[in-house]
Amino acid sequence: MAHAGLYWFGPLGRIRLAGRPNVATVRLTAVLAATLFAAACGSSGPISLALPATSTNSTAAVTSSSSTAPTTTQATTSQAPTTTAPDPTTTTAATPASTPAVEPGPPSFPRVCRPWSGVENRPELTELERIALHDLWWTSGWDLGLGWEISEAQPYRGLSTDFVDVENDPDLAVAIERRAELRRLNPHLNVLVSLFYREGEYVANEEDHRWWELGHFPPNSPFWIRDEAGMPVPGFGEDADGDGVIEADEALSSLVDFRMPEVIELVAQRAQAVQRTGVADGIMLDWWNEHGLTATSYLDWSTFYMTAEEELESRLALIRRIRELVGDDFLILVNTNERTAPLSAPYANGTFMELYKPDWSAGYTREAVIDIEETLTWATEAFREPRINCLEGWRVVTDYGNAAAQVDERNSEENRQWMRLFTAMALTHSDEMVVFGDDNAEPTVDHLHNWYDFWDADLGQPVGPKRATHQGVDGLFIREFTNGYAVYNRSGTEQEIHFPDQYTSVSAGQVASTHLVADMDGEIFLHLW
Ligand SMILES: [Ca+2]
Repeated sequence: MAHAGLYWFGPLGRIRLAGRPNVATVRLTAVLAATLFAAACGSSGPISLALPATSTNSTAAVTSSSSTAPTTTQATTSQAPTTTAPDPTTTTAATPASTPAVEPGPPSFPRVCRPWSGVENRPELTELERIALHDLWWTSGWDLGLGWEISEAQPYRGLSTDFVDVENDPDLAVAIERRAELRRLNPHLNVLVSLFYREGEYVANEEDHRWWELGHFPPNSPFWIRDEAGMPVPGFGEDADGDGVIEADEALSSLVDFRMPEVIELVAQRAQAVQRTGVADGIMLDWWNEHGLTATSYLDWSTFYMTAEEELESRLALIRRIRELVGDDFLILVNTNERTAPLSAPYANGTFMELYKPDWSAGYTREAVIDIEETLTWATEAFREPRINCLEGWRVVTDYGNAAAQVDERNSEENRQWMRLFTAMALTHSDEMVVFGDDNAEPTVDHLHNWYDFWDADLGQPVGPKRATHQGVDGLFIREFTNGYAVYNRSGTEQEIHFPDQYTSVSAGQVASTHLVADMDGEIFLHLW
């Protein structure tokens, strides 16, 4: 079954939330002051670095953490970084001072998420090994070995509330085996199953299909939204012929009326079915918009079939009912794109920030990037724990529709810079995950990506606060980790960063105490232990 991701977003204006939590800029804390000393000297010049007045100019005995994190003092005497590693939860204060020596310890940063589709540039790995590179993965179920139970008597997957495995085994042997292997490969990996609620595959002429090839619901089901002519409304599509336009025959799903209490209860029952399998840690819900309309034809966005209030109330009814059925310990991820979702946040564990951009041939504007930071800052505090936010940037596409060129295009200098920017943004602004993949406009399945060596950097756990600007330089963010620093620069100019010690820049592989970070770029610096 083709993977069933639907993701996206439409040409509705971004609506900002007035009630966003106050996210005052964090002043440079002593955490950084103790180690990095920089002073902005004008918008065009490099950051000149000076030690604080109370320090000597020697860099020999700088500690990497500070008085603000009393447990973290860590001499520079080149000890193994793990011995005095600070408690990584200090910035959230929500996880109770974790009992000593929990299983394998938390996964190192950066952490990478996998929305449905996978890594294309590591053919030497098995598919399960490629999945296990990530710390969060969601799937329609099939790749995990799960299929909705259907029969000739009840052939509609959307009406099914139970699973079999891909070999039709109700004991789920294949799925259990795959999950065990994934746990062995990466004990930190969380696996979610995505559920349809806004749409489903519509099959009109059932006589042309075998019983296992039918749609999500029967073609005459009252659950389908219909237009004035009584026809189902395209909910999603992909430009299969690569002509740059999504046409009617390229629609892959039709809208479902999720205002209906029967639909809400059915989807909630299906969430509980996912939980019952024992092989998934949660569910994923797409198109989670609290601020705009989504019940419209994907082809033209011209007519809307619900009011904003109906969409919002229905989504809240759905997520509340799911949470009621699955309890507190099951993960719920919602796709809010670049928007907040304050009313849903108490019920969900995070957002898939699928970052729409209007032009596949270009990157994001600086204004868009700043808005994304705002939402990410909100998301990394707002959702319930454990938090599983996934920030997804899209690459610049130059050879539209050429699937054979995708791996190379993702590795272009321009795209690697965007990848570093989003990775560094996630590292400096959140405690969660990032991924960087294709623009959805590409005719191929969405969310395919490369695995970048940059993501193999072992930064350890965060020590410094999130969203800390450096020495008042607007748009320059630096965060300390147990094994180094993440630097994110969108200040408008290249910045020269002086470290008190030798650090390796992960992307350039240079060992030095002074490094340049370009504007609209990010870098990871690892301490030489
Ligand atoms: Ca087309």
